[in-house]
Amino acid sequence: KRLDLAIRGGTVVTAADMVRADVGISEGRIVVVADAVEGAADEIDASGLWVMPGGIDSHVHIAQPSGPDIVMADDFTSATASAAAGGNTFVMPFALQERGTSLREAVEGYRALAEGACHVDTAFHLIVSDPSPAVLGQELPALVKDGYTSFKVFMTYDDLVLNDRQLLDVFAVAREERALVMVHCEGYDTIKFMAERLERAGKVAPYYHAVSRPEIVEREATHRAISHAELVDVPMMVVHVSGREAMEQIRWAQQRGLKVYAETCPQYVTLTADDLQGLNMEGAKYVCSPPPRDAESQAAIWEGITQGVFQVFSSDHCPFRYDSPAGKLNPKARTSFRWVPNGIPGVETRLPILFSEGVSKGRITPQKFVELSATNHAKMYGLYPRKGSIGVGFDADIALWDPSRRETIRQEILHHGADYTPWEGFDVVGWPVMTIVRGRIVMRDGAIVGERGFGEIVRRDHSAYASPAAAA
Ligand code: DUC
Ligand code: ZN
Ligand code: ZN
Ligand code: ZN
Repeated sequence: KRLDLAIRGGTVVTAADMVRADVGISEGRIVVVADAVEGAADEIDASGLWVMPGGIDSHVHIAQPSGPDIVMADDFTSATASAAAGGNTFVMPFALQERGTSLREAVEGYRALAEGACHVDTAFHLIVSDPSPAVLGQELPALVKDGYTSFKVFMTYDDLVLNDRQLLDVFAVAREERALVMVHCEGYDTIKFMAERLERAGKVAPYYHAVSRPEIVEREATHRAISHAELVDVPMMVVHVSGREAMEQIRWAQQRGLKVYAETCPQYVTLTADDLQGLNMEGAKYVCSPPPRDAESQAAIWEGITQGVFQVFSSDHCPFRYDSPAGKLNPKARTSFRWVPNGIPGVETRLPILFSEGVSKGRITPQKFVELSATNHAKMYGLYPRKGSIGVGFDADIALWDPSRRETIRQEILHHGADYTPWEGFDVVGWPVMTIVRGRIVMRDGAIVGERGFGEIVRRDHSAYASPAAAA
């Protein structure tokens, strides 16, 4: 049978191997990986390029309500265009349950926004903010059966925080339904205590966001979440780990045989709390939670990446405009760091930063890059073996990388809806030059060439990593 597309002359990189090979694609799937593939309707010359699984970013926020009069800078079209330009073929945003509302209705609302709007494939995690008896007893179990096999819970934020009993109740449902629970580990009371003390002292600039959420706040919550997960015997993913303190709790748990998984992000290996110290309100551009730490923390995170403490490297893309009353510079933000919306844009820059700081600087192998950027995301969240690798039978979700191309990250070359990037002027070596989703070219040389709406909402399986220890 005639192939639709052949990618010829490149170096195929997977989580396991790095070999010179051609890739043949038919009806959106990879049907042959061989020395030489011929006779395709279309051909791409990949000589000098690395042929890698398209990035899967399992942690992005799109069109999520973030407080009164605050608007996220991306809709599903701009966020997924930005993702494609950054070498991604799949993103996983969140469907946020607002308190007093049904989780099912939240999911339907987000699906309606994403339907027909995306350039890459998507699947939603859930955020549980109101674990009512109906949510715990009916909605969550039904949604997991419908393919929403992971959900996030928060240990802080007025509108999202769950108390310990609620965390335990949600964990118990995750165990029962074989879902993977993702936890935002920062303590509500510890942050409140710190923030109020700083405000009383008149310390209200964006920088004090970082001071109000020191590593001990994250470490305590990480330990508490791990303990709850152990009590319930449920696997857990600690998202956005920022430094050594939380990482050591996770390593301790892993060494005791607990199924505690961890995610980290570009901000924790490239930014520091000092970046929040800008003139006037400039520091607001770097306000995210947990905040970036210091150089020693960055070294600790690299250690955790190479030693396997972290399974996934995500962006936590959570974009707000800087120069906007609906974003970082909303009127209340000038009165206190507490009102600066938490989050930074990063879906487009995640992979160039990991490639450059990781592979080009010799900290990780190309195979490890693939594992951290795609394969493990697919495995963790029930997309494997359909997504996340290059092999016969996988969807043809592929990114072509020029491993030696030098680029400087600048707002003007990005495709997101934000009006700035925290990495303005950051130099990288290695750049994605083409993104292919299910055999279709969606990005070529920085231009979005795919059709809006080609991206599909994918139904996920159970995560192979979500089985309780007692059942293993
Ligand atoms: N947690 C996230 O995961 N993203 C943005 C803000 C936050 O607290
Ligand atoms: Zn099931
Ligand atoms: Zn979070
Ligand atoms: Zn997030």
